[in-house]
Amino acid sequence: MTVQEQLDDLRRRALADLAAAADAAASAAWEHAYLGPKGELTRFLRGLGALAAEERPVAGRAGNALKQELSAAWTERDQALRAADLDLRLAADAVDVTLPGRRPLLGAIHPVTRMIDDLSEIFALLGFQTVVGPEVETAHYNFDLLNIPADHPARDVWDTIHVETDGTGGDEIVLRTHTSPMQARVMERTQPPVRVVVPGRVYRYEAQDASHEWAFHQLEGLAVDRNITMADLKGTLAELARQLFGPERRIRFRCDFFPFVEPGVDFAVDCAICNGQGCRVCKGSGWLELGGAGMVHPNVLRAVGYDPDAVSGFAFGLGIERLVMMQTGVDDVRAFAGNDLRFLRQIARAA
Ligand code: YSA
Repeated sequence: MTVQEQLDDLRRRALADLAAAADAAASAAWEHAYLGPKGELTRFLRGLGALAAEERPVAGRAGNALKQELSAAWTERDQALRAADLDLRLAADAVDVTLPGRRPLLGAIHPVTRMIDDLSEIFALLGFQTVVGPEVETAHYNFDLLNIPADHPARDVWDTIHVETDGTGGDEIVLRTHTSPMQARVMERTQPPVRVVVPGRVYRYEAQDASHEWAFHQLEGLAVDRNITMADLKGTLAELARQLFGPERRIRFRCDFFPFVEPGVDFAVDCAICNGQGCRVCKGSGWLELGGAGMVHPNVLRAVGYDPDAVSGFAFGLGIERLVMMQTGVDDVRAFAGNDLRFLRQIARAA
C-alpha cells in the first residue's frame, strides 16, 4: 500500500468511527485512538522519518493535511455530542416549577385574644389603661381585700382551686377565681383617679356546660374618682355593648350581690344565639349574663387606704368568652379551649 493509500484508508476509518461515536465519552476515546500521543495518525506522522528523502515532503504534507481535517471534524462532532449530553442531563435534573407551590398554613389570632385586644382599644378610648396581674394569687387579694373574710360563707360560692403550699402556714395560695383581686393591687399602688381594665385567665372548680368552663377569661374594670355614680357604670357598659354588638342588642341590669360592691348588679344581653327566644346557652331565659358589676364597697376602698367619703368608684367583671359568643354566634364556650383547628379556622374566617 502506498503512503497515500494508507492515509486514505486511515481517513475513511477515522471518519466512519467519528460518525459512529454516540456520546462525549466515545468522542474522547476516538480522539485518543487517532490524534492522541499514541494515536494512529500521530504514530503515522512519527514514522515518516523512515521514508525515502524524496517521499517525505509529500507524505508529510498529506499527513498534516489529514491531521487538520480530522482535528476539525473531531472538534465539531465533540461539541455537538457534549451539547447533546448536557441537554440530556438538564432534562433529567429538571425541576418542574410550573406546578403551584404548597400554600403555607397561615395562623390567626385566637378569638379570645382578639376580643381582649378589641376591649383594650375600646376602653382606651374611654380613658381606661390596660394592666395585667398574677393568675396564682393569695387569698388575701382574691378574698380578704374584697370584703370576703375567711369565715364568710361567700367564699364557698367561688369554687376555688387551691394550690398546695409548703405547709409553713403562710397565706393560702389559690388560682384566682376572678380578676377582681387586681382591683386591690391597682388601688394599693395608685392614688385616685383610677381607670383600669384587667384582662386575664381565671379558674374555678366547676362543672362544664355550653356556657361554663373551668378555666376562662374575664375583663375587670375599675374606675375610682370623685363623684363616680351608678350612671357612669351603666353608661360605660351600655357603650361597650353598643360597640361590640351594635345598637340592636338589648341590655339588662338586675340587682345582684357581690360582697365587694354595694349596690351590685348583673349585666346581661338578650341572647344572640336564639335572638332572645331561649336556647341551651341562655338556659331558655333569652338573656345571657355577661358580667357582675356595682359600686365599689366602702370596705374595699378603706382596705386599700382610700377615703370612701372623698371618692367613689364602680367596678365590673365580664366573661370574655361569653362576649365572643354573643358577637360571633358560637354556641358552646368549650370550643374556645378545645384546640380543634376546624373551629379556629372557621371563626378566624368569620371575623
Ligand atoms: C362583680 C362586681 C365587681 O365590682 C367586679 C367584678 C364582678 C364580677 C365577679 N368578680 C365575678 O367573677 N362574677 S361572676 O362569677 O358572675 O363572673 C363574671 C362573669 O364571668 C359571668 O357573668 C360570666 O360572663 C363569666 N363566667 C363566670 N363563670 C364562668 C364564666 N364564663 C365561662 N365559664 C364560667 N364557668
